[in-house]
Amino acid sequence: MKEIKNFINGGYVAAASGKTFPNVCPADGRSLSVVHEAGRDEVDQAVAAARGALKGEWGRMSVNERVAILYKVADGINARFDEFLEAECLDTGKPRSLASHIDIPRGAANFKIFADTIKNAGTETFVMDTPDGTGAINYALRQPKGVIAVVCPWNLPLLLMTWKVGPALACGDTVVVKPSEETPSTATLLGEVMNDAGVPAGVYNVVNGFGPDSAGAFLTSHPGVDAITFTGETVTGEHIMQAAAVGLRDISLECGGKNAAIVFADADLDKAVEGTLRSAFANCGQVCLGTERVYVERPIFDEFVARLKRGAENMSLGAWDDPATTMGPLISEEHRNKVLSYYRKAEELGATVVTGGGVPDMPGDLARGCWIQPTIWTGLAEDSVIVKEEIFGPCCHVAPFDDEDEVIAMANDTHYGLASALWTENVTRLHRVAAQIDAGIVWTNSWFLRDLRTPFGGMKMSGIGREGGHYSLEFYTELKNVCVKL
Ligand code: NAD
Ligand code: 6OD
Repeated sequence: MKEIKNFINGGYVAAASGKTFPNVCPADGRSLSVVHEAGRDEVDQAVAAARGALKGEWGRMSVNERVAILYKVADGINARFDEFLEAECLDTGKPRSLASHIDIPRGAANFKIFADTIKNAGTETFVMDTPDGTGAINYALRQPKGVIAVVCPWNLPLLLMTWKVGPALACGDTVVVKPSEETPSTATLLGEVMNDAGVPAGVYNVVNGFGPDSAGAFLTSHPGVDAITFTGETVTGEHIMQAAAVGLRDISLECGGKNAAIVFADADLDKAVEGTLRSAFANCGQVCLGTERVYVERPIFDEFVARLKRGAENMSLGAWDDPATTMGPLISEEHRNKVLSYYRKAEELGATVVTGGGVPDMPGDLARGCWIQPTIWTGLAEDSVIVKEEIFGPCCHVAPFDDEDEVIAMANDTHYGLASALWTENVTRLHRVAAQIDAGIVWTNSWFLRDLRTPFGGMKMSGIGREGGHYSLEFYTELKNVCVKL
């Protein structure tokens, strides 16, 4: 059986405790590997390696040297594209068509974009008058923040991890990554690429394990960590924020969502249906930016629901490497039980199940996987748990609305504030409504169209801080003002 070890100080390290856990493919339940669970010892070693690397060759490198290395990391991922692709697809069950267009290319692009960002980043200067008339100049120096703990989820493992590691390394920090226990493979493989690209030992470290009483908690409470960047559930974000409070460490939190799509009667219906199908069902509904609430203007409600139903029923569930597959499984049996509990609850609450609502029959080995039907409901009250809580599965509730103010209020009636999608051909309305939606990103006539220079993050319970472009530099560096009296 393949073993996945921790990656510490440029080498692969077994768990001293001998503790391992299985890595299982959610598509068919097969064992992929055994993973060495990092205990306090391995987390200590990883943090010490990261701290040591700050003082070594890495800390002395010029920005141009770091940028050249980060380009090599990106090229290294692309050179081993198929290995990363297979590892990601087996860990998650997601289709090749998705991972080859999104996960792996973005995993590589995240290194280049932040290399370019740091290379082109300037800082402020202020010339000031002084009472003696000689004046002074203030200029800011952007310096690495230190050792960054990077705690990641399982839904887009390489993409979301490199979205943090890319800017951290560009800024001259060192990292200790804690991948999700469900998806350890690509973070581990990246260690080889880092070594081949010439990233000095200790700059990139990976500790595997779980959250509480395991690698996640050991890492985020470690006094040698200077800042924590986290993507995952809001409740985990709250725990991490508490851990970060000790020692006043900085945090970046990208958490859950309950995102609304709004479809106005003047929308291009083909685009709106296609976009909503993607936003509700891509990655089997396991995208934090995905749509779980759809509001459709009443004149087109019935037609929209009928077309969404047809689209959902045309999704092809299957093996990751089958070119016909458009939807994979959920990540685990535990997560399927959670999503199915919402499916049952929706029926108990009297929802109309437009399509789906259960577990599909899958052929052969796939019958052992965590499959679930794409599901559409109508008819629930806006205050029902189905409309209020993040489910993180391939499902959405569709409700009609009658006017703009009403739908803005409905869309904003949530504790979350991550993303939204508006569908209208009326440009004036599009700007007017976008400005009033409480979300960190509002897509109009599109979904998951990403320019990596733009601010990314959530309002309310969806997170704290923004990442992307120079916003990432704000988190991954310390600004120091130097005041020069002339
Ligand atoms: P999760 O919060 O369960 O786990 C995320 C990571 O945190 C894992 O590595 C886990 O081991 C670790 N962890 C758990 N408890 C911890 C603790 N007490 N201390 C330290 N580490 C701990 O999230 P998940 O189930 O992996 O991912 C799904 C969630 O992530 C959804 O809520 C989704 O909306 C959210 N998400 C948000 C974004 C975003 O950009 N806002 C992106 C992707 C996913
Ligand atoms: O595209 C990104 O940069 C990003 N952070 C996407 C998050 C997706 C959530 O599942």
